[in-house]
Amino acid sequence: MSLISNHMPTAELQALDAAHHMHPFTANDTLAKRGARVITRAEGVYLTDSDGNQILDGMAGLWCVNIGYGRHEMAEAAARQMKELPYYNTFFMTTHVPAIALAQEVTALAPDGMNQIFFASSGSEANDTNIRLVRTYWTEKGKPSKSHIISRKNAYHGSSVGSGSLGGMAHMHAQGGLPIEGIHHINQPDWWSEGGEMSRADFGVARAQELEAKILELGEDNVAAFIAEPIQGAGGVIVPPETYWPEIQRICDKYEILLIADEVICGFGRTGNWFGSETMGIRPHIMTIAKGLSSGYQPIGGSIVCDAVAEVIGHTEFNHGYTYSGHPVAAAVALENLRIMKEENMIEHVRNVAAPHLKAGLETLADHPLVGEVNVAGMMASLPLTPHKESRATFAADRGTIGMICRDRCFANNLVMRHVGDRMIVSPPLIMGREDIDTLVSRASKALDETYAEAKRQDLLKAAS
Ligand code: PXG
Repeated sequence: MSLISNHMPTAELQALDAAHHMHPFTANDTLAKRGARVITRAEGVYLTDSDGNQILDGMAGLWCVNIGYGRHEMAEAAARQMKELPYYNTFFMTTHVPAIALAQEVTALAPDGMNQIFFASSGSEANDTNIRLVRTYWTEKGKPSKSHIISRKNAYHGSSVGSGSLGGMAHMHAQGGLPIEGIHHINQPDWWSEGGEMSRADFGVARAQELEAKILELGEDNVAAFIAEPIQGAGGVIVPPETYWPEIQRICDKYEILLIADEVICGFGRTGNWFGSETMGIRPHIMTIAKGLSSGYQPIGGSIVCDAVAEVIGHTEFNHGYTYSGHPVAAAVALENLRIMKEENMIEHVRNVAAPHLKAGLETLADHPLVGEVNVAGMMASLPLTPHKESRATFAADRGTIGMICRDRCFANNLVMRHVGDRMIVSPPLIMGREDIDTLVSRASKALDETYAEAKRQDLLKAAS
């Protein structure tokens, strides 16, 4: 038994954490000085920290705990599977029941004509799979020159070398020699920040047409695929103009470009359908999944592949796979998660109750002096903060200064709400009911008021010139 229990004083846990634990996307020396927040348990939509605070989780962990915390059926599914078959691989002409059952279940939920899945343990791994899938597909089709992949700036597709290259995060590319060869990034459909004087609709078409321009620049015969999140998540919940996706679909069809929809955040109910592709009306060839597949109770992800691509890949030995592809315990837990989602009508709950209530609640914040606009799509939302709504101005202070103040005020009010730069974002568990959502909105409102007061006190309300 580990000596590190929940009963140790917070400061001791923080000191041990600082001594040995390197955190993701963190300057560890800064964190060591401040001390990490220690989460000790969680139930429903509330986290408990080592000081006993009850914090409303407006981010569903990291966009994943869709069914909420503390579902004992999930633990029981894991324990049952561990006793029966804790591990076996799916290489060497072998399979097992949890992988078979989950593959059947997930492809039954997927859009028509997507009947195969390649398993991974995360979204990053699944997107690495996708790079190899689309390049192998075109090679097998006799068009090996079709190897370039087009993605978008400010996209997030994971943190491995391959998936980090697909992503469009400049600060990630700056470390470790990314992107790998043959990955290109066009601009994102972020009207609030980049739309200038254009109407939302015209901007959506213009940004989509950057895909066509990039295909023509690279040469149609050299482009394998376009990858995008139906709604950008980690980039700041960027809900594209309605004109964007139809134009992207037209272009992919015209030039025979494979469309990869990264559903890691949008999948499994977040947008009010099983997949964001349905919400956005697109027809992907491949969908990346992870997070909500197991509600984060176990690490599992995968690539759902359309019949046309799966058939071509099936003609060759696909030299790719992970020790934990289709891990039986993770698969059993994912199956239990999907059972719970279906039996409790979670998609209908999102569509008819939670998402409309979240939208109505957050829209009451639209008049707040800091809130530029309120973007809500299902159970994900963003509020860009601004010193001047009419001109959609950014702050003169360094990007993220006001967002960070607001994030801290949210924590002080026992709410997890993230900031991306100066955009505040939420992505709550899908099980949230009206009362939890009201609590979320009232805590966010208080945090915004406190942010305004603090920004005023520090003279940070000036617009960038
Ligand atoms: N695709 C998308 C759309 C994601 O959001 C991944 C792929 C990678 O999944 P894994 O399981 O390898 O992490 C993600 C992950 C953030 C944040 O700060 C978001 C993610 C991961 C870490 C941080 O919002 N999304």
